[in-house]
Amino acid sequence: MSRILITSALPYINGVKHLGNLAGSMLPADVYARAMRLLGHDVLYICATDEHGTPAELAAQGAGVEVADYCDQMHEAQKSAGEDFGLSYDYFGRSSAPSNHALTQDFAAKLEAAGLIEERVSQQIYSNADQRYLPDRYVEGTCPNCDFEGARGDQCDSCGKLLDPIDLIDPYSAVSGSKDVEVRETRHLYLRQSVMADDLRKWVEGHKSDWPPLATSIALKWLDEGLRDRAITRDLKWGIPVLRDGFEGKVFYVWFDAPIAYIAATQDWATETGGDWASWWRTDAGADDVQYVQFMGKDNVAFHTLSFPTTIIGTNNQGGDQYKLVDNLKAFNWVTWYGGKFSTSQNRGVFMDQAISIAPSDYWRWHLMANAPEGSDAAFTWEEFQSSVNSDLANVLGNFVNRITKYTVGKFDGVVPSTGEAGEHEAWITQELAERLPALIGHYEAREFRKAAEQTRAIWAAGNEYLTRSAPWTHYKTDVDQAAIGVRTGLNLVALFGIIAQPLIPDAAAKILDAIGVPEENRSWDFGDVADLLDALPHGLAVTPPELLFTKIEDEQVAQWTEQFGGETA
Ligand code: B3M
Ligand code: ZN
Repeated sequence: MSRILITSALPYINGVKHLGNLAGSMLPADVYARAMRLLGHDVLYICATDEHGTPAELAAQGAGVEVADYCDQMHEAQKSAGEDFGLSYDYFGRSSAPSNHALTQDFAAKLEAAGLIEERVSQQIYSNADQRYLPDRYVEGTCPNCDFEGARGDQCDSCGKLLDPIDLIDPYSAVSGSKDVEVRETRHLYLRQSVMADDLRKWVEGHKSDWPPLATSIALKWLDEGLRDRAITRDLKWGIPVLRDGFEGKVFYVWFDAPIAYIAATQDWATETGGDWASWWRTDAGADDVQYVQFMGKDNVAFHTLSFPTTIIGTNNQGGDQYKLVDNLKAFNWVTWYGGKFSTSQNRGVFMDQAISIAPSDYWRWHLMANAPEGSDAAFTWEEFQSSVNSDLANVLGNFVNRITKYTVGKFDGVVPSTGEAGEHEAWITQELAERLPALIGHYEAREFRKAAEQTRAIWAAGNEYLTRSAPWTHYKTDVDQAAIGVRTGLNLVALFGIIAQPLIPDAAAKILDAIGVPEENRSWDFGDVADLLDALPHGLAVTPPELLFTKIEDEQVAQWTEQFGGETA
């Protein structure tokens, strides 16, 4: 048994997330957490809302409410969207919590003592019309890299390049639209990432064999380009105050405090549950044996492989509390909407709260993980969603379960039959499972979600093949014992299919396992001898066909959703 600490990138507070955000961080983290729990590991899965920064202020302003109130509301909305999707966080915290204020200020003090923070005069855009500085997204203009006209001060949405607001051509205020802006000097704290570049490179290169290439290549690209020191404070009111003379009215940059919130949220979990947060995070307090795994989209990789590790390593070098660095970092490409971007304003794409009103969470979970954007971007289409649900879930899994449980009720008094001996067909499926179950576990341990879904489906398909071969219905009249062994094996396969389905489709899996009377304590992934698995249900145990497991998606629904949420147009 290992201890596994899991975090997924903290969803930003400015709205319920779309399916692409879900598929690239929270959902795979949840699936992984569930699989590891089933394997008997001690798992702690932490997430939180990321609540600071200019997008929060701008969204609150757009909604006409105070930013603190806005964050309260949106935290609740995101929390309940997560619950609707079955995201099994051990704790879902907030980066604006008092714990994160204290911890962020503590890290800053230690980095300062380590000589890794430097006060510099920098140039910022000041808006005369708004009478304020315009950090990050408060300023927009033309991207100096690709000429896109709607680039934001912190990043160009068109070419993806990270920007400094003063790089923008023809800048204007995102608050008022005013072009009456000028460059002024203001003081900020800089994190001296550049002096850590060699340490970081060594650390990243040491993970070339166990992180996905996507993660190491992004980190190394930044290092090759020469790591720049980054300002970690902003001229804003909303955020974590900087405790320093002359810094009144300034706060820490959102990307400085957000990853620290992984730790602070764990502290809040500990306060709430009586747990020991330090034993998960501090190697000087028992976290040596913890395996820490992060999940994130590719745009978050640089912050998790360079700036946050600078915070950690720099603090650790001071010799006090020793915090863990990430051990495994799983990065994802994008889920696209028919090859293009999700967009609220253009009504393109589905957001978590809408998705759940369209179809049960299992349908989305299955489709998004079977098509996880692992090797490259993955385009969502309604047609493929329909086919995942209809063919994988309804045909391959759902039909199997219905057919065999109904047959049991019809011909074997609704109980697991006790007669009949295993023969060649049972030997065949035993052999299949002996190969496939370890492979499935291996895919989960390697965090290969497409392969895990593919193997799950292959196991279900092998069950169908078994029924075709053993064909209890054709033996029933002539050799009831021969039919009985087919039914008994089939029922045990139903139980096994439910057991292996739990990480991906937890609701349907629970329905199946309840129907077949598998007690909670027998649902873990302690597979043992495969032959025993096929005769695990007590003979005579009553089974009930589950209520309808999956409803097929009709072409008319696809047409209607395409109309409502967009489809082929990009
Ligand atoms: N909030 C993800 C984003 O909104 C960002 C992740 C923070 S993880 C510490 O782009
Ligand atoms: Zn650009």
